[in-house]
Amino acid sequence: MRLRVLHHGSCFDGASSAGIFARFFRECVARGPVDVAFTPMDHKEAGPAIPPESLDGDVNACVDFRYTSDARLHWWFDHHVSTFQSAADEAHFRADQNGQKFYDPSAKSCTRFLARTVAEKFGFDISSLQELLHWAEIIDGALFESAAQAVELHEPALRLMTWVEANRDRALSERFIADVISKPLEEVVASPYVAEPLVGLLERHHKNVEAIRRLARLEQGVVFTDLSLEPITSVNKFIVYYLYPEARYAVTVLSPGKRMKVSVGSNPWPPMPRTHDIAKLCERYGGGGHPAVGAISLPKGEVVRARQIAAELVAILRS
Ligand SMILES: [Mn+2]
Repeated sequence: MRLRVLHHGSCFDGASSAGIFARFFRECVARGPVDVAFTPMDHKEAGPAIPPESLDGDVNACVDFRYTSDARLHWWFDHHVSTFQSAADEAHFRADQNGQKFYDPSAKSCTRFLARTVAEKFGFDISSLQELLHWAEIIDGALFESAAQAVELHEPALRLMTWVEANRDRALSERFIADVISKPLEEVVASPYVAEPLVGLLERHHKNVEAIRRLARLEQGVVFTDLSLEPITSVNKFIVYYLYPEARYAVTVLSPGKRMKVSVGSNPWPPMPRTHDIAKLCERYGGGGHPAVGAISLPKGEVVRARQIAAELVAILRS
């Protein structure tokens, strides 16, 4: 039987959730051999979050990603505040009776939420997954002990986070998913398919720190960084707070590959607590996220619009 697992792509929590779900399904649900196929999902600016044709397994699951009312979605676990694309989708989820769809917007990581839920409800043994659950919670919940820990990236889990956020190779993504649920993270980070590209990624990361040092501007507690003209496709979101510990919020314009992105974050180690709900702010512009961090996607080339949205957000966050 064929299991399709859709998961948040290029994301440590998404990959860990996918791996744990597949292992749970094999150990606690399936009655015979399972052929698992994974599909990384990306937040898009338009159209259905889950294209109907992606639900092509005998059993389909979606983890750490948006809900769909499509009847072919059999299992679902998420914690994103903006998970429902419409009120009808949310009503559909609330009315669900099959007991295989779970949502907790207060969960720090989908990984631990999923693992604990299936442990409690279906007897899945999570004793060998403690290191992974611990780090997924820190990474997805931004519970780093300091901006230095999140930017200097000494711990294996943080190096894996850096690798997975940059990786676009589907085969390697699947290998990573299999490895993180079965090996100590120190062993995964030492594997050549991770260790070799990581050298370049860390070098690029250090260049990003320098670019942000050069371009970021802090005013009234908000750091604005326009990286749209830089050859930067992804950036560690804690660099701004490492450089500007006194910042409360950060708004960044980025031009990653096929889209424009405005990302909005709040300092996890703030001088003054966060007072804005960033998911709600991003939703005004068609984006989404969590109360503490969110993003808006725009079609490629919409630099002017992206900068305008960023300027509006900066003004709101300064007040
Ligand atoms: Mn997540």
